[in-house]
Amino acid sequence: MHLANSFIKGLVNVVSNIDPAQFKPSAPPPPRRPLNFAESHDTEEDKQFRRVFQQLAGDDMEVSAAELMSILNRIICKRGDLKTDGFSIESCKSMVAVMDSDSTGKLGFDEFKYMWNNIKRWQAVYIKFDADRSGTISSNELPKAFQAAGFPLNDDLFKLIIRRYTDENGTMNFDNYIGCLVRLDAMCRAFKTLDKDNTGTIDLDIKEWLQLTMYS
Ligand SMILES: [Ca+2]
Ligand SMILES: [Ca+2]
Ligand SMILES: [Ca+2]
Repeated sequence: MHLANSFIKGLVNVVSNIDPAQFKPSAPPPPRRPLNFAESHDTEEDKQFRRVFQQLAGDDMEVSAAELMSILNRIICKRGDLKTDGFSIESCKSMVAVMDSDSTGKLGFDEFKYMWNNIKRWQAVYIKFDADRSGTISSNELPKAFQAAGFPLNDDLFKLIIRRYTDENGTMNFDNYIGCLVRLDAMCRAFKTLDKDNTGTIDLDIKEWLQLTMYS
């Protein structure tokens, strides 16, 4: 795993140099396609990312919840400015579930790349909006951080997120922050997909509702 370790160090450096002001919501992951198909169109950066992915994903070429947990925990243990008690398997299972567009139970290349790029951006936002440099996002830092991450929610939703994703002092650490944003982003995209006529409302029966909420 030496190769993967040195790539991770490279990624950590890339992550540290991101300017949150550059944030633009990216397109959702494209439909799944065979890995080799895209290679001729890859930029040098894409090629490097593909090699990292192959190292992390292993022989099945898909990232499982356990693999995701090990990747994320290896990266954050090197960062003193991101307080966390580590990504749990439950939180990684949830991230895999909401990102698993093609229902394979794991993250393929495009699914993983989309999530990874978001995590890099959201990490830079976290550092920037941790105003008191505590390594955590407090409930008064949270609305600005989430706005900068691309989610200008109303006060009721911010209160709900604080209730669900912070500790008893109203403090959000890095793993809860990423878990929350991955889910928020995925749920917003799911809504847009279901809102085919773009009216801002969706119509679900009980089966569709359960499909959406129980695999998340
Ligand atoms: Ca795997
Ligand atoms: Ca998948
Ligand atoms: Ca703080």
